[in-house]
Amino acid sequence: MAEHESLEFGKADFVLLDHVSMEEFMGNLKLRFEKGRIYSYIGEVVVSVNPYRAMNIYGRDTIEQYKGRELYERPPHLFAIADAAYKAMKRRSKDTCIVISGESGAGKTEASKYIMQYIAAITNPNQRAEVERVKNMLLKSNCVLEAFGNAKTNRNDNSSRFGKYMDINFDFKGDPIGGHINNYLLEKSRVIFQQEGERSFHSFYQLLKGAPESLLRSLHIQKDPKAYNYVKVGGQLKSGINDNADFKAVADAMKVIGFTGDEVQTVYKILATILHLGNLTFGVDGDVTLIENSKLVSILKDLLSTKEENVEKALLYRTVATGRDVIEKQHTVQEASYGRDALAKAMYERMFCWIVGRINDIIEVKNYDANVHGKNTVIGVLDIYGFEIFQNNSFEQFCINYCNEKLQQLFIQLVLKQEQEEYQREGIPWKHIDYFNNQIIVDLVEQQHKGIFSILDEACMNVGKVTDEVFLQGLNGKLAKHAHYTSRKLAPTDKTLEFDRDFRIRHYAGDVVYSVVGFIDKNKDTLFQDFKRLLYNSSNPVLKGMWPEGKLRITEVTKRPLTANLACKEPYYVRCIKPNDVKSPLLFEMQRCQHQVEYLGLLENVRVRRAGFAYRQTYPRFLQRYKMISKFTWPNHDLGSDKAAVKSLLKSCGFEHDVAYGNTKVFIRTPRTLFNLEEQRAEMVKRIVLFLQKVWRGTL
Ligand code: AOV
Ligand code: MG
Repeated sequence: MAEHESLEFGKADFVLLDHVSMEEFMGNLKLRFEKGRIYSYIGEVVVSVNPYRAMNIYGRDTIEQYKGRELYERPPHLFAIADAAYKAMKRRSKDTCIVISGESGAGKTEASKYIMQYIAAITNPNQRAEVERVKNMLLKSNCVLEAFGNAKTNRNDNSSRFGKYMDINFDFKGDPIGGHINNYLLEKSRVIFQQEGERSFHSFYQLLKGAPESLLRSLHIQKDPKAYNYVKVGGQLKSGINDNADFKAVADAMKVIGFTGDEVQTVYKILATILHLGNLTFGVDGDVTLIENSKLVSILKDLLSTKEENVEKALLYRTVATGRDVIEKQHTVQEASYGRDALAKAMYERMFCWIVGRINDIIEVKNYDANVHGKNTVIGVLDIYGFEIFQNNSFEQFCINYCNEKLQQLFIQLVLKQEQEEYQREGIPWKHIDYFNNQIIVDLVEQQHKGIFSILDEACMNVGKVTDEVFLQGLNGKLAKHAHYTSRKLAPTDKTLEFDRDFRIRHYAGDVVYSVVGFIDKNKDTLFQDFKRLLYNSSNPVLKGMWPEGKLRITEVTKRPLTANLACKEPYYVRCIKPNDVKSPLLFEMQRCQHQVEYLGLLENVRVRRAGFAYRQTYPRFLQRYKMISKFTWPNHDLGSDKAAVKSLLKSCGFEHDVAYGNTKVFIRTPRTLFNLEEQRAEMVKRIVLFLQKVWRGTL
């Protein structure tokens, strides 16, 4: 018996459980985890439990075992789903995407990397140099993006602080010819602030720990992270990561990808600028605001390739246009500090987007002519930050959790709702399965006029002084009756709402209390024009190039691209589960895991799948593919309708018990039936080819 059918390791596919109950589901998940079986299926959905230890299941030999096989032929694995997406793309010219979800630390980023490694390993059998180059770039880009976009958090030593959607483009042969990366919502507030126990982005510590003395000297940087305010707020300077070695790996990757020496130097200069900015303090002399440590200004001017007076002016003054005149208004100490922080965050964010843009320039598909080469298809891999509930939740968590709501909605639409609706449409008997539809929460956030984003945008557009409190009043006014929204004002006796500025959203994954403080600022995201001018006027062309004007607001960036990009592709899902909060390879915390299984809707997923069918096809298409295996249908049938023909075909093969006939489509319950049909078809095709060869040779 194949391993995946053996009971010792539990049921490889939750669809095969004897009874579908939470208890059985959890029992099976735990058993498999304890036996080192970290992957399972629900039909075609991969459920993955973070093993928190190195597993010997990603090597070349394992890859070979999955290559070109059908999903059910081997024990559950990420490679199987990667292969399924690849096959769909190659055989049926479908654009596909692999959506990886789960909470922070559940293993999404690791999964996305294994999937990419698999795709790289199984493609380009002819070792075409150009394809090898593209593959190498795609793999190397991960290392660079993680350096600049990941950080140690209390949940995960290597937590992604941005969302990443990567398209890989393939030519008609199925070889990668390029790609494109979309990045969403870098958590730039981390540049200036980290919660207790956390770090800023890896890139800073890599520079401090790994850069050669000469480089540090030229940047006027000393080796000790404790010397820099911005990167020591969290009090956590080390992580499980080797910053020193990573510095070299990233430098090497940037070089391989094609960043020029000047570009890499500019990146280091920006990191150094930010470190210095964090140490800049302001004071007053009479009614004049001034920079206390003025020698830093001279360093900044060098790093930014500009004049000392320009740096000073941008930090201390603000240009205001009044009618026809332009006057320079001096900042207060508070305004100046705010401006300094805003500059640091904006520089980092621009640099990050610029890095992604440069990678895209280099990996983008070039010289592809669909008329000559056939259709260019795509596999997308989505890895975003997981659902987050912290001690203090602010605008960043709000955006992140909203993204997760959107993904859950997409999953519901594609996997649960569509499935049920199709059965109803086709007239197949169907017992309705209840599941929680989170559309109501998505609406709460994004609905026109009444949604939280609308209320926020409206508040931000108000002229005059708008405060977070005014925004909160707006929320309370418009959302008082909403079942998923409440606030301290609306529920004064509620103990979880500790402060006046708190509001709470009942997310699909749980309740989250947000503090409204900072929402207005972060959404407005204003950077004084003076800073933009400062950087645009730098004589360093790389730096200047990061500041072309015109800028999207943060809410627009979130709303726009995600779902539209995914909804047009055939989706494959990986649902990641975090077994415990202490990164232990042994501990399966029942409550913790059950909560995730609940909010990921996995049990409903099993129910829908069990009630459902693995494969479906319209009658004409089905006949086209399989008509040669039955004498009733080959070469043509005279049964009146294609439906009747399919019926007699399946009956003659003995599959009557495993199928259902819809209005326009035939439904097959188990994959095994399909494999069997495929085998018979392959056999017939072989015979027909032999027959034709004989005819041609005249030996018949
Ligand atoms: P995440 O992407 O889901 O969190 P990661 O993929 O970064 O989580 O995984 C967190 C850590 O768990 C990794 O750094 C590994 O130590 C370990 N891990 C995950 N998957 C595996 C695996 N297959 N084998 C061995 N170890 C693994 V976040 O980005 O925080 O939402 O924002
Ligand atoms: Mg991640």
